[in-house]
Amino acid sequence: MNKIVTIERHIFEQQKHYPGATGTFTSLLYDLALAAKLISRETNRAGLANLIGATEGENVYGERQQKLDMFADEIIFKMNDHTGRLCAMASEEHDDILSIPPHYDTGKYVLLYDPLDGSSNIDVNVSIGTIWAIFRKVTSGAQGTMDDMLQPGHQLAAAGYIIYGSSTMMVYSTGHGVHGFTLDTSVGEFLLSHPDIRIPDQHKYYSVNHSYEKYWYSGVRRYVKWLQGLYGEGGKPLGNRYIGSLVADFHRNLLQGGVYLYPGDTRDENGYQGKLRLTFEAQALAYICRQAGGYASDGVGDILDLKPHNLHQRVPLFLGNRDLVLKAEKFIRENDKEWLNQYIPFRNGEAPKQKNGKKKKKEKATS
Ligand code: AHM
Ligand code: MG
Repeated sequence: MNKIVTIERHIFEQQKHYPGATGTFTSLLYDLALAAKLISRETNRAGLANLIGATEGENVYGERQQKLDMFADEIIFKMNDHTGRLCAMASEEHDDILSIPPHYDTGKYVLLYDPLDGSSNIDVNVSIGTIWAIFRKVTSGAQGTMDDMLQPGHQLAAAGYIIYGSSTMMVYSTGHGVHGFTLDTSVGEFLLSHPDIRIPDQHKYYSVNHSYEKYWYSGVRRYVKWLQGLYGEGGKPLGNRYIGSLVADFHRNLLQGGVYLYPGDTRDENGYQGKLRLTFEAQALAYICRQAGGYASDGVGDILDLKPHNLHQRVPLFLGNRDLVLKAEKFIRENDKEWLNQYIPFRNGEAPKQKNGKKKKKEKATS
């Protein structure tokens, strides 16, 4: 019989990489695994429990919140607010930092999370995910501050995601490889099923929402044609797979090789930033991707080098095999001067500007 490794055992064994570790970090990862089990349970029975569907509220992006989003958001907060391991949290669903209630102790880590990503897929039974990231506190004082939240991704202490699909998996890294666990629902344990995940050299897939092609800048358009074998050296086309659920799209490409992209485009006045959030989505997945031998870029350089300017900052994202992502950067460098001229100042910390001082027309497409 093969060795059975529960996530608890694995996390505990990983502690040997950190001499002097007190176990706080280990316990924090346990808490996240437990939150994952609870969210998984609700996700699986959502249809029966009448939990699916939108609530009345709007989240900070003005999107309709789904009930399961709110459940996941609350569970993660409540699992972690009283343990004395965190000094603050931040969730994609809230404008501001979530403070630790004053009657509880605080600790030396901050947790950022997207409780249920891809929530537009909930009602149609498509895989969704939770994304989380942990930084060490860098400021003094008991409560965590914005400076603790807004750190470059290469300073992450750990990151991971949970995918609620045909099975529930938790994939995480603490900087020593990427490890995947599948939830065995009969015993309620995450068991090590994918030790030391490496993104395969042979790429299989590219993932992008093709319906936005009319909004892409020309470098991105040419890059996608190149992925299809229609431009440049005309290689074998990669398969196109796009679920519209970042965790699921990333997870597939991580295991099978490929690239995910959500570029900046011309859709709104700040279209050059893309849709996805640097802090809640891109940093964690970039970290995992790097740990698995891949690379993540905003089209200019390494996502992990970017220091966020604000909590809900969006970022263009190219994520997957290193050679594929470097090729995207090359296409953009050579073709997308217009986009770069808008994006680089923002990347360097300047406030976003509206083109020509006006709100840009929604339907503008590039040629
Ligand atoms: P969300 O955080 O509101 O759930 O949105 C993020 C999701 C990602 O999971 C997915 O990759 C992307 O939005 C899909 O966007 P689009 O429908 O524009 O392709
Ligand atoms: Mg999200």
